[in-house]
Amino acid sequence: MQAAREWLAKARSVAVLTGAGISAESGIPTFRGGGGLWKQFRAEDLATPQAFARDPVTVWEWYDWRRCLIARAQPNPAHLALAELENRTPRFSLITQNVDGLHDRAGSRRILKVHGDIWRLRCAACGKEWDDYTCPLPQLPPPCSCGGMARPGVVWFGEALPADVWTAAGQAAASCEVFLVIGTSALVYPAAGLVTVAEGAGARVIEINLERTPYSGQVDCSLQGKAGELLPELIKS
Ligand code: BV8
Ligand code: ZN
Repeated sequence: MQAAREWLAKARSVAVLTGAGISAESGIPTFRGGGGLWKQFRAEDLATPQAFARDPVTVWEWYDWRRCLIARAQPNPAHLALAELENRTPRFSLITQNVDGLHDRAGSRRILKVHGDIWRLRCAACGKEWDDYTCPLPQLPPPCSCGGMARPGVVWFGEALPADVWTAAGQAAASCEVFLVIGTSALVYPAAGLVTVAEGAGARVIEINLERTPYSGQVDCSLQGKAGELLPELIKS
């Protein structure tokens, strides 16, 4: 931990990749951890365009349930530590796979949401996008003013990541001195591939995760434990 602390204290350019694990201590269930995500469904079954086409109401019940859970949740010390780190790092990018918006509420500013945002809705008919923080939603699926049906503004399996955000994420990973990977099982691509991009660019890679991941054996420093406990320790100068 001490070496990692020194790399971070000296770094002028830092990029971070976060996953569901950083929100776990805020009470938001992770995708693959124990307790699953929702009723008898797996994320891979619901977070797809096919599931939405087949059964938009069930998909929306899942998202509405998650929105209401997130609305009651608070950012935890891990989210707050990243906002603090951003304030003292000249070049900083926070790449998140999470759609919960807790990094925004923690005060982070340079956030690259590579899997979208659960608080944004997009009309499946006319493509109009808007923020909607209502929970619970009065009508599922929420209607668009054009009469079409809105979908969650997130990236589902089989869908491309938002091109401009993804390009910025790749540039951040390729130009940082230190790359932090926090609370992700590193199973979902192309986001997980950013670790290899950072390594290829010569960055020091530090992983914080509750359990080992496919990258644990190849990063410069793998810290096993809770992000809410380890991250505040790591950024202590
Ligand atoms: C794409 C948004 C191509 C929605 C998500 C076979 C068939 C079909 C597709 C594929 C396939 N093989 C590969 C693919 C590609 C696929 C993929 O990677 N699949 C995986 C499952 C193998 N990827 C895609 O489909 C991507 N798109 O490839 O498009 C394309 C290109 C051009 C044109 C058209 C198409 C899109 C992927 C995005 C999917 N959307 N979410 C929503 O949130 O509802 S993915 C979902 O998984 C979330 O975003 C989540 O963030 C992400 C990754 O999960 P994690 O965040 O890592 O969460 P997880 O629960 O897994 O892990 C949590 C970790 O935290 C654990 O390790 C745990 O130990 C740890 N932890 C727990 N508590 C703590 C903790 N750590 C620290 N502290 C704690 N307290
Ligand atoms: Zn519309």
